[in-house]
Amino acid sequence: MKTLDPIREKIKNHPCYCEKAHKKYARLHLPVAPKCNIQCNYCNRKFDCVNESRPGVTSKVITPDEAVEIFLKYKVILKNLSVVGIAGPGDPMANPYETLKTFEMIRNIDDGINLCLSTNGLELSKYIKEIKFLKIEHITITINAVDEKIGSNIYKYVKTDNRTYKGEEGAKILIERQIEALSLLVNEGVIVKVNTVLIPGINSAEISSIARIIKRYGGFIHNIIPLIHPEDRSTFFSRSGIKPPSEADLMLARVESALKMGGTSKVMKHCKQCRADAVGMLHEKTVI
Ligand code: CLF
Ligand code: SF4
Repeated sequence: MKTLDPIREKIKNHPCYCEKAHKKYARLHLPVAPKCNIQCNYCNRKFDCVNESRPGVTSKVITPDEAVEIFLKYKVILKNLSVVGIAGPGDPMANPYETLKTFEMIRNIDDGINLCLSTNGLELSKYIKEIKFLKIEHITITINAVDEKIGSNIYKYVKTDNRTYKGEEGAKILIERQIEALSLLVNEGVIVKVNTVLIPGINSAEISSIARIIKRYGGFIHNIIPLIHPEDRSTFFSRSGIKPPSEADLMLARVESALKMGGTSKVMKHCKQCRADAVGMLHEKTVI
């Protein structure tokens, strides 16, 4: 029997990491993580984390125990369920107890399910041991800039270790932590996806540099998602007159990334910017 290489083996039934798999497999998002530790200028905190979602919709927050009940329900209903993810509605690692407890209970029930995490990366390096132990093998880090000057236009503040950092100082800490986590996780065999929110005039010229860093540290795939304003225009960027990218802007950014990442297969194109409580196949709009 033909065996796949270890990475292909790990992504073959993950609907986000493998384009073919998204037509076959379902994911379940468990919204156990309400708090966040940074403030992105495209987020107003009323909605799900925009890094892995679309604004204008909210997710209710559930406890780890409720999350396990929901998992057990969908494990029966969805025969093609292959991934359980935590992606908000805030940042999973700003809620480490709820996130890790949920994954621990699910791992004890199901040793084979893919556990998946999407985070801004600020606190990720602190939990490498737990990630390894729980066999969380798919992690997304949202990296919107690798230059702190550009980052300072995207992040209003960064809170860590009981302090709040602003401007370039805050962005520098976040970027360093993101790259550190990317490198540590890849060394541990975790498949790391990097999301970038494309913000015209703010980070459009930064896409190649981000892709170069992803490639250098062994990230698996780059997912460039468009900035979307919430309908109530309540974010800093929506009030500042920054427009979402056009289809052409998005295509150009993806080409620039592909040139650095080593091909178009290394740039995700089928992301649906789904909610933190989404369930089912990626194209479905069902929530838990
Ligand atoms: Fe969920 Fe994200 Fe895991 Fe996928 S979503 S935590 S990696 S299982 Fe997928 Fe949804 Fe796009 Fe995310 S389509 S928003 S990339
Ligand atoms: Fe909002 Fe997510 Fe940014 Fe936190 S990381 S401020 S929840 S978009």
